[in-house]
Amino acid sequence: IKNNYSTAPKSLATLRIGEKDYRTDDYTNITPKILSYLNHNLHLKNDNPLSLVRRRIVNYFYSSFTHRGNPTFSVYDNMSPIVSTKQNFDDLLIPDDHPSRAKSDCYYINSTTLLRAHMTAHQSELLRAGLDNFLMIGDVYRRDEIDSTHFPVFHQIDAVRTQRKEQLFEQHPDLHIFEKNFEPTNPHTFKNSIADPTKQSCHTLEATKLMEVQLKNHLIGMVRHLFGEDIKYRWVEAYFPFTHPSWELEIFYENNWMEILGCGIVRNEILANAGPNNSIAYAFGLGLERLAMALYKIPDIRLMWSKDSGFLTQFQNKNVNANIVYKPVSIYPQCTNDLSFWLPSNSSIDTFTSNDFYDLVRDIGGDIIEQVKLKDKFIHPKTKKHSLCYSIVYRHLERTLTQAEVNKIHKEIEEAATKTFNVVIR
Ligand code: FA5
Ligand code: MG
Repeated sequence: IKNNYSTAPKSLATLRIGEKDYRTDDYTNITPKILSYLNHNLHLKNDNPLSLVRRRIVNYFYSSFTHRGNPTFSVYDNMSPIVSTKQNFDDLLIPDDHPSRAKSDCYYINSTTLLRAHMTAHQSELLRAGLDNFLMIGDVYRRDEIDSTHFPVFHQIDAVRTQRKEQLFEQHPDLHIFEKNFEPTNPHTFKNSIADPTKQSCHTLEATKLMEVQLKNHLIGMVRHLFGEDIKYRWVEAYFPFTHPSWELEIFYENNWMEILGCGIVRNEILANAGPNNSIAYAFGLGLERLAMALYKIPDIRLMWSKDSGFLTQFQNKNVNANIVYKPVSIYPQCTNDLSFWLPSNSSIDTFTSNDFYDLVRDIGGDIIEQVKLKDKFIHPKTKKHSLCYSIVYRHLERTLTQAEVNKIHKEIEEAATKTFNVVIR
């Protein structure tokens, strides 16, 4: 596939991924570089820090919920990242015009198939399969900025915990999950409202509050299990189309508040559509990279992809609870080159999609691209032509780059930008 960064329509063709051919269309924006990240399963590689964090979290879950000594959670960590728009969005009540569906934010294979943008994409199918307590772990893909904490592929753990009335209100059999006017009604036709910030209209306040307390205690327990009793945290009100009410959890790390997860009470429409219509559930989704970076003091997200033995041996054969502090193998110098161009006369600095440019840079420069920053925007006073200037920071994690080598790649990026976006290099 060619010219996949551009938003221009492409000719009809198919794209082979693994054993399967996918029809491409004007939504296709997945690049060969992104395809090369599939099937690495870093979260399952024993010497990868992501795998250590995964095992610690899974252990915490197994030990938190047992029934007669057996874990009550099942773990799904090997599901294909290729999903339908129904799984990633529709099943989760994400509206048709929601910004998270935009081509500028996701990697689409075609208009109905994409690389999952969150692990929540599997929530409905697993509920439909009859599961009530489960974890979904895997790689997710998003078009985003380029810096030390953002990479187009990262890993998430998502969880769902559902409870029936008898479980939730074991000690208070007189309490109910659903409001009186809801219970006798067919949940498929019942209008569930989220206008009240404290709860969904179908749920009782008691059920919502009890679930909130359990959810928050459970997650704070997890954060303490990872970072120790003294970790500073705070809850922030949030919004997700698939939960209500919703929160985000932030931890205080290196003098900043860092968001580590989103969570909430699952919208009852999702449970009712997928099967269980007599229970209430909470769900959350967390990012493994951020936790691993904070736990092991790993300074750059790209290191998760390192094949350098100097990196991997620091995490190999370690007890999952070992206190590991990453020691930089060595730090090689950065090399920064600017790239300025005039946009074609029919486009403007406000409509130019930076994410298209970032993908092009990443595709040509590969993993030596450390950061791309928009440095300057300029409109020529006479010609009214628009110009953009980006700084590209190059750094190899395992050796020193020469200026000549960087210049060559920089030149290739200039040429590709000229061809793809019809720009004129300044
Ligand atoms: C979600 O992805 C929701 N699906 C989470 C959720 C699940 C909410 C179930 C409610 C119920 P969000 O986009 O905020 O939400 O991402 C969740 C977590 O993934 C973030 O808190 C963060 O830890 C991590 N994350 C998000 N974007 C990035 C990124 N670009 N790089 C690294 N980690 C990221
Ligand atoms: Mg968030």
